[in-house]
Amino acid sequence: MELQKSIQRIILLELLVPLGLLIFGAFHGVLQVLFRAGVIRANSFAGIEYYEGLTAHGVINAIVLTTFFAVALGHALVSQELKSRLSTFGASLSLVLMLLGAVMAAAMIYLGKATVLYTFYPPLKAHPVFYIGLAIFIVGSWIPLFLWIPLYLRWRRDNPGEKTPLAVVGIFSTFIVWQMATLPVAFEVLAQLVPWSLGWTAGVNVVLSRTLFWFFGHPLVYFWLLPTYVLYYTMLPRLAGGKLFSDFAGRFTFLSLILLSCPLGLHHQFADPGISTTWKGIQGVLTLVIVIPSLLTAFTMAASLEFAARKRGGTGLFAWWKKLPYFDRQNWLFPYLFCGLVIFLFGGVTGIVNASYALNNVVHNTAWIPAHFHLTLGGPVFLGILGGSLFLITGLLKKPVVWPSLALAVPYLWTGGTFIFSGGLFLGGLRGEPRRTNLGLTYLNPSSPSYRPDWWASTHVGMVGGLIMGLAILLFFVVLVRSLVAARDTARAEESFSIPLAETYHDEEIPAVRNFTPWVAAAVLLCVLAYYPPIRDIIKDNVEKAPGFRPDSPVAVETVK
Ligand code: HAS
Repeated sequence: MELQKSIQRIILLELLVPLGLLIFGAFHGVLQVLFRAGVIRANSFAGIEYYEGLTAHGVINAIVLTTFFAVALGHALVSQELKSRLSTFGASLSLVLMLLGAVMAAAMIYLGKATVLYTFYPPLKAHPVFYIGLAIFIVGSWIPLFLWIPLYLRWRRDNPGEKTPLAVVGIFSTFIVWQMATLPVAFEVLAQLVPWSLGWTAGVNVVLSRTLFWFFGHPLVYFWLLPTYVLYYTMLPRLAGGKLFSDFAGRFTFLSLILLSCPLGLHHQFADPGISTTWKGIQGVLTLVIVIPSLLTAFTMAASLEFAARKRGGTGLFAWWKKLPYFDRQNWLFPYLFCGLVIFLFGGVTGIVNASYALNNVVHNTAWIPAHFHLTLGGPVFLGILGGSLFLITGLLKKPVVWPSLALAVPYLWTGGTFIFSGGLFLGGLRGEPRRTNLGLTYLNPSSPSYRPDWWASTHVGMVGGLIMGLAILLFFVVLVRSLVAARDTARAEESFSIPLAETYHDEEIPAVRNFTPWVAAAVLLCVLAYYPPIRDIIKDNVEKAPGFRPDSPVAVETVK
C-alpha cells in the first residue's frame, strides 16, 4: 500500500525544514570550535553572541532536528507496516504545532532573549515566548503516537496472534519513551518557568527544576537513539546483504529501553546539592543496567553483519569484516549506519565512565562531556538522521541520489572528524578544560591572567576535527540540493515507495516481548520508585528561590524579595 500523498508531503516538510535549520546549527558548531581555540577572540561573531550561537546549536541539532526526524520516520514506518492510512488532519496539526513552536523558540534565541543553552534550566532565564514555543513544540510531537494507536489496535484485531512488526515496536517504544519523558519537563515549563519568566512568581526552585529537567533529559537521549536503533535493526542487516540475527534481541532492546530510560536522570546531577547520595547512587547503578540493551545491540549487529559478510563469501575469524559493502556507491546508505555503530562503541564506553559515580567527579562539566555526546548523539544518531533523511527524501520524491560517491564519502569524513574532535575534547576534559566556555577570551588568551597554554593543543585538535565535521555537512548539503533539483528517476516513477526491511534469521517466539503493557506499567512503577523520594525531599527542603541570570555574567538580572 502506497503512503498517502498528503502524508508524503508532511513527511517531506518534517525532514526538509529541520535540515534547512541544520545549516545554522552546523554553522554555530563550527564557530564553537573557533571560539574555543581562540581563533575567534571576541564575544560575538557576525552579530551573534557566543551563548546565543551555542543555544541555537544545541536546540536546533539536539531537539528540533531529532524530534522531526523521529516523527517523519514514525509516520512512514507505521503506515507502511500496519498497511494503514494516517489521519492527514492529525499529522498536519502535529506538523503545524511543531513548526510554530520551533519558530517561536528560534526567534527568541536569535533576538538574544533566550541564551539559556539547550538544557534551558534556571537560574538562566529566557523570554516567556521561548518556553511557550517549546511547550507548543512538545504538544505537537505528542500527537503522532495518538494517531498511530487506533491503527495499531485495528491491526491487532485484524491479525490475531501475529507478532507486531519489529519496526512498529521500535517506533512505539520511541514515542512511549518520549511521552513519559516530556511529562515532567512540561510540568517544569508550565508550572515553574513560564510563570517565572512572566514575572508572576519571584525566583525559582533551581534544584526542583534541574531534577525535572533531567527526569526528561536522560530519556531524551534514548528518544534520540531509538529511531537510529530502528534503522539498525530493521534496515542495516538488509543493506549489508543479510538478515537480522535475532528478532528477540530487537524487541527486547526496544521494550527494555521503555523500562529503563526514565529512572536514571540523577546521573546528570551527581554534583548537584540538595539531592541525597543514596538516590544518586541508586540511579547511578540503574544507569549501568541500561547499558545492557546497547551491549545486546552490539552483539546482534556484529552477528548480523557477520551473517551478511559470510553470505558474500567472507571467511575466517575476523577476515569476513572485509566483505561488507563499505564502498558500494549503489548502497551509499550502508556506511551512514555502519560508521554510526563504530562511533557508538566509543560513545558507549565513555558513557560508562560518566556513569561511574566517582569517575564522574573528574569529568563532570569539562570538555569530556561534549566529547562523549558527539560520539553518541553526534555519531550514530546524527548519521542515522542524515542517511535516513536523504533516503526518505529522494525515495518519496522518486529522485536519484546524485553523486553517490560523494554521499558515500560523507559518513567517513564525519567519522574521522568526530574522532579527532572528540579526541581533542577528551584530552582537554581530563586536564580540566571546561565545557560551554568561550575559551578564546579567557583561558586561551595569552593576555588574560587565567591563560592556560597547556590547553592549546587539545582545543586546536578539537578545532581541526570540528572543521572536518563542518566540511562533511557541507558535502551532505551539496548532495542533497543537487539531488533535489535533479529530474525524477523515470525507472522509479511508477513504483510505489517503501522502506526495504530486513528478514529475520532467528525468529524466536518469546511471549514476554509480545506486549507493551507490562513493560509500560513496570516503567511507570520504576519511575515513581526512583523519583518520588528525591522530589519529595526537594519540595520538603523548600530551598531559597534563585533569581534569573544570563550565562555571560555572574550578576543576577533580577532580585528576589
Ligand atoms: Fe550519555 C551525558 C552516561 C548513552 C547523550 N550523554 C550525556 C550528555 C548527552 C548524552 C547529550 O552517567 C550531556 C548532557 C548535558 O548537556 O549535560 N550515556 C551514558 C551511558 C550511556 C549513554 C551509560 N548518552 C548516551 C546516548 C546519548 C547520550 C545514547 C545520545 C544519543 N551520559 C552519561 C552520563 C552523563 C551523560 C553519566 C552525565 C555526565 C555529566 O557529568 O554531566 C549508555 O547508554 C551507553 C551504552 C552504549 C554502549 C555501546 C554499544 C555499542 C554499539 C556499537 C556496536 C558496534 C559494532 C560495529 C557492532 C555500551 C551498539 C563494530 C565494528 C568495528 C569494526 C569496530
